[in-house]
Amino acid sequence: MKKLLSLVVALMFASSFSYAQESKVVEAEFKVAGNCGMCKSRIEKAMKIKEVKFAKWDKSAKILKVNYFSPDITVDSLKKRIAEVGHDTDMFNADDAVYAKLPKCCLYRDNPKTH
Ligand SMILES: [Cu+2]
Repeated sequence: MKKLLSLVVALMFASSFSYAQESKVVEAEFKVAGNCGMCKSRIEKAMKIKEVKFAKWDKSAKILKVNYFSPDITVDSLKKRIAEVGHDTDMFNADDAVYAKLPKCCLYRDNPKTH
């Protein structure tokens, strides 16, 4: 009987562990530099991956709201993706060469309106 009980306990442990590993939607908010509607579509387009359920960038607040599946993907990797398309985040900055290729209206680093 004792053996059976410990088996049941072990099974409960195993199932709760596998449940914890299941992906769940996590909400995050972080700063992403940008200027205009083109920036918005570029930023949001970079978030069009299956691990991201929802992404919306606020042009005036410069805040990106994302709902993503964890642990399938991390916030850091999302920030990296955004930096790769030319937008600075609070963790990764866009490469100068990538940034330089953005349309003029999107050059948030040089636009005094954004500071
Ligand atoms: Cu822009």
